[in-house]
Amino acid sequence: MFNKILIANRGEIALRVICACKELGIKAVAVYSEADRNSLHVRFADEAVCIGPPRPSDSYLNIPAVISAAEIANVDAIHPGYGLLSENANFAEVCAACGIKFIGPRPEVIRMMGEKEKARMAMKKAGVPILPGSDGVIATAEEAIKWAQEVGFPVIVKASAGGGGRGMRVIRSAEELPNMFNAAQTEAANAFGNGDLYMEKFIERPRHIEFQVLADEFGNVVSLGERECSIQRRHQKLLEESPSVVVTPEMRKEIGGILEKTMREIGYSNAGTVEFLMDEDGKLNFIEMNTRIQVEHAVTEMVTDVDLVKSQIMIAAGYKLPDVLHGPIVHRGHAIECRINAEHPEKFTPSAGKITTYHIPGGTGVRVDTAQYAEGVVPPYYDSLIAKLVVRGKDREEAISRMTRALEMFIVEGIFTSIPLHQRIMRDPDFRAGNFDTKFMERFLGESNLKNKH
Ligand code: MV4
Repeated sequence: MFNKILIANRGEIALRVICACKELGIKAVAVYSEADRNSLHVRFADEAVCIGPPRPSDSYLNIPAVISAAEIANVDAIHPGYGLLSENANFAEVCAACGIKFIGPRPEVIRMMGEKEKARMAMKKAGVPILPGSDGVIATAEEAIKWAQEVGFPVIVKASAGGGGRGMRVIRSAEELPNMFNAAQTEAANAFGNGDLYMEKFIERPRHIEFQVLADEFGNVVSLGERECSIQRRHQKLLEESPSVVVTPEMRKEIGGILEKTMREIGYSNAGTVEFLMDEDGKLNFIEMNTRIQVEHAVTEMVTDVDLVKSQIMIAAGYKLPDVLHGPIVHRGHAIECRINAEHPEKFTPSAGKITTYHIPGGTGVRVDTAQYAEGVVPPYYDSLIAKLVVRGKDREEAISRMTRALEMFIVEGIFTSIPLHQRIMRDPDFRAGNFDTKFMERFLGESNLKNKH
């Protein structure tokens, strides 16, 4: 097992990885920017190294600074958390070149999944269901029209180097296609340094459902079921749950089996998330794969009792899956996560500043992942997630009641948070009925704006 790990991240996820290190008897090294000197990830680590000024590009994204800290501290491995350097194949290569184990899949696999069109073709070849669309990159508007007529309008053009909602265009007719296509190409080339585009049939009201997988470095793979992530606004997830009310045990088994085979074939290792869109017919279609631990991993941990971060570390240290897991994966109960963001609940503007009061809820079935504390400061330089409130209940109804009372017992003063927004979502009849898709928040906020005006 590793002796010492550096955590190339901040906030709640840095603390989450420190927890896993402590439980595994591994020393944890924190890195921090000048804005994070008084952060809990610094306090709870065994060692901490300042890596630069507040701006992420000067500190957490500065590969030479992170690697220097790792060399000074003499660590065996680096855990990148999510965001920042977590899906940077070059960083994973630099780690390897320096004799430091990157806790994640191989650089080649990270790179392939980062090229969304390549990932799509690899999944198609392996038998993972995908949406009707182009085979490979589309070079010209003329070629795009040919594909669109084959697929049928509306279509969506996506940047291969994009992902997570960046560099997409919905096209509804052949007339508007050339302009839209060329604009998307130019935009992608400017934004990502790569203008490659591909096309899919556009699903008007998809549900966003993702599958968690774990793979060791010996070809053993396991699927840990799905997370429902449709409650989002502007591609920022607000709430996730597991299981999804629309995924049947048969679908879970079928997709899980396909993914286990596919991940083995592509030589995937460590934790990964495979994103699907569910279409109007209830069919799951692959869209993208994320090669990192995700924010919402805790909902899967709550229903499976598998510690995903410990699993990541053990896999990177060379353990085999049967030794990482405690037996077959069993799903028990229902988990929901609310992302508590430091932002105005209606305007969604970031709310940095000093927290004056901070009371974290507890009790049966409640988990809070946070690096915030009373009198602590939310700096303006980073993303606005200050806590994840995760609950588990015996069923969805109990999880919703538990979340409702936990939100009421979560007190944050001094800054604005998304707590009131989540309280309103918990009361919404469509949410309670499990009747929603990725357009839910548009309807929800639109309706409540209307109500507020009258
Ligand atoms: C789509 C789609 C409809 N049809 N692809 C947005 C994020 C990126 N990961 C993929 N996205 C979408 N791709 C087809 N063929 C609709 C979206 C989409 C979306 C997807 C998941 C969660 C929220 C979303 C919000 C708007 C659009």
